[in-house]
Amino acid sequence: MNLAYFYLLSSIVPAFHNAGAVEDKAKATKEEKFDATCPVRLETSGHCKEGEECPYQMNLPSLTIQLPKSFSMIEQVFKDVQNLKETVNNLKKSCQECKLQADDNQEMGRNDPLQPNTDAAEKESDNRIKELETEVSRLFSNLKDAKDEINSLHGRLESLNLVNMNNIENYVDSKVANLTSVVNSLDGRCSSRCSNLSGLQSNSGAITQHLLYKDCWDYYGKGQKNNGIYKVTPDPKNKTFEVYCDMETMGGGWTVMQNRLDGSTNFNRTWKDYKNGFGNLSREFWLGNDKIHLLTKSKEMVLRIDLEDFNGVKLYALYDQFYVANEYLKYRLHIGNYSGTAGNALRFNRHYNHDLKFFTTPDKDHDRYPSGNCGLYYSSGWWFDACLSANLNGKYYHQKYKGVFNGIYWGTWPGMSTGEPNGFKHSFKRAKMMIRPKFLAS
Ligand SMILES: [Ca+2]
Repeated sequence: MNLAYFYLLSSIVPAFHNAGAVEDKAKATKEEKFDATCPVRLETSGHCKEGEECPYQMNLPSLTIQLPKSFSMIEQVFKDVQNLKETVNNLKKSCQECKLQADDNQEMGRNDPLQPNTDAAEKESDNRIKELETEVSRLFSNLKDAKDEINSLHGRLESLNLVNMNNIENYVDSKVANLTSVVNSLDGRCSSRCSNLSGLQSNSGAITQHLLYKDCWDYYGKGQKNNGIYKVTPDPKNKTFEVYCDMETMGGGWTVMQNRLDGSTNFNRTWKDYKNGFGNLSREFWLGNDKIHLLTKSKEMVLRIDLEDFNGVKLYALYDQFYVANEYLKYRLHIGNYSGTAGNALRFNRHYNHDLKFFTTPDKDHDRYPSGNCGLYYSSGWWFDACLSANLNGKYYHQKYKGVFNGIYWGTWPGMSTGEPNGFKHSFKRAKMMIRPKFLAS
C-alpha cells in the first residue's frame, strides 16, 4: 500500500463528510502515545477466538493540510448553488401552476355558453359578411333599376319637350302662313291698282327699275356682271335699299349679307344696329336683319358662306335653304341641307344647332343658354344656341389669340374647336355670307 496516498485519503474524507471527526477519546489518547515512537501502528481489532481470522486495524496520526484561501469559497458556491436550485424549483413550480391555470381557462372558455369559442365567432362573422354582401348587391340592383327608370323618364321628358316644341312651331308656322297669304292677297290688290301708275311712270324709269330688281340675281340676269353696290327692292311695300353684289363667285348673282376682311367694323352691336344694319358695304358690314328678312321672304334662297384663314386656306359651306323670320319672330333662322368643304358648323350636333334659333345681341337675350347672354359673352349678334358651334360675327383678330373663344368661329374648321397646343385660338382672315335664289330659272 502506498502510504502517501493513504494519508491524503484519510485527511480529505473527514473534511467533506465530517464522518471521522468524532473519535472515541480513549482511542485518541492511545494514538497520541504512539506518535512519539511510530507514526503508524497496526493491531488486531477486538478479541479474536482461536482458529478465526482476526481483522487488523491501522491507526494514523492526526494530519494538517494547507489549502489555498480560495478553497473557502467552495462553501459559498455550495450555498449559491443551493439557492439557485431553490429558485429554479420555485420557477418550475410557478410555471406549472400557470400552465394549469391557462388550461383551466381554456377549458372553461370552451364550456361556457356565454363565451362562444373562436370557431363559432369566425363562422358568425363570415355569415354577417355574406349577409352584408347580399344586401349591397340588392341595393346596387335597386340603384341600377332606378337609374334605368330615370333614363327612361328623361327620354320621355325629352320627347314630350320635342313634341311640345314641334306643336308650337307648327302653330306659329301655320299662323305665319295665314298671315303671308293675307299679305299676298293684299299685295295682289295693290299691284293691280299700282300697275297703271307704274305704267304711267314707265318712261321715268328709276322707280320701275328698282321694283324689278329684287336682288343681285335679277341684276345678274339683266347682264350686270360687275361686283359692286346695287339698289334692290325685294318687297314693293318696303323701301328700296342698297346691297353689295358678288357677280363672280360660283356663277355670280350673290347678294352679300355679311362681310369680314380687315376688322375695320365693330360687330359688338345692339339689337337695333343688327336690325338696321351697320358698316361699310364696300368693306365690312352687316346688311341688317329686316333687309335679310325681306330678301329671304321674297324668294326661296340658298346661303353660301366663304371662309379663309391666315394660312390661306379657303373653304365654303352651302345651305340649300335660307330664311330669316321677321322681328316679331326674333329673326329666327331656318337653314336647309348642307354641302361644301368647311363642315356643317351651323348644325353641328343635337346640342349645338343654330337652325331654328332666335337672334341674340348683347342687349337682347333670346338664346338657349339659361345662365347668361351668349351674345354678351361672345361680343356678337348671332342665332345663338347654348351657345355656339359657329359665330361669324365674333371679334376680328388679326392673328391667333388667347382667352375667350370670341373671335370669328366656325367649329368644323380643321383644328378650330380644340385650339392649338400652346393655348392659341384659330382666327379667320375673311368671312362672307351671301344669298341667291334657289331656283335660278325664275
Ligand atoms: Ca340666355
